[in-house]
Amino acid sequence: MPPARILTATIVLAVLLPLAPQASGYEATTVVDGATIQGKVVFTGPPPPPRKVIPTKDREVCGSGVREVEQILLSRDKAVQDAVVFLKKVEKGKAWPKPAQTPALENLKCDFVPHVQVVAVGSDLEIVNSDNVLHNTHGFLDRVTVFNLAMPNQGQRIKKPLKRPGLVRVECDAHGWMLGWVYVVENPYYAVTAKDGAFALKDVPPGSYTLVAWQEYTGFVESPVTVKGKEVRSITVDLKK
Ligand SMILES: [Cu+2]
Repeated sequence: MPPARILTATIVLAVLLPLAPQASGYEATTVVDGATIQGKVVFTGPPPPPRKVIPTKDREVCGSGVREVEQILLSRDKAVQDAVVFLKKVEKGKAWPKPAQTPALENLKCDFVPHVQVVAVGSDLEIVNSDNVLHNTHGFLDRVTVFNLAMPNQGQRIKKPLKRPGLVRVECDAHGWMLGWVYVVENPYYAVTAKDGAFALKDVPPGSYTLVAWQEYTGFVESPVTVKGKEVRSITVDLKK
């Protein structure tokens, strides 16, 4: 190839590459004899004291009293609500579920709703301001800004793509106490625990995996798990620090 041609080809590639969709590396396929990894997330350590929050501004919307924000949601039998559970580095498996609507993160009464959610890599997150005050919704992935949105208007909605996997910590630059979490997953084997701490990951191809559980107070806990075809495996994950 003459040098001019090579140069042209290089320029075309350089222009096209940033437009290519972000490959997650995950391949959806038909799962034969899929297994189920299910169980419960618990925390058997001493529960941490709630975080005390006193709104210092916009009190007519944010409230004026002291707020007690639990750092971990525990039932009487130590079950953990709102823990994120997922399988790490799965290359192929079941198809992604079709979301009924774009996942949303709402600024509501100076809190993030939901407090914790899981979103597929490459999908949009719609950030919503339901309050009649300015929120500045700021998401960080490993301290790097993923989105940073000044939202002065009630009813405002902005969609932002989540291009990279991992844990996104969401803060509000206008209200220092606001805190939310979005875990961006690379495969559809994930769950957020309900009040009873239960989770179930279905249609898992037979094989060996690392099951990861995350909760904002405890951080990450990894458990190795191997499943055979059609096996139903039950695991209790203790997040105790
Ligand atoms: Cu705010």
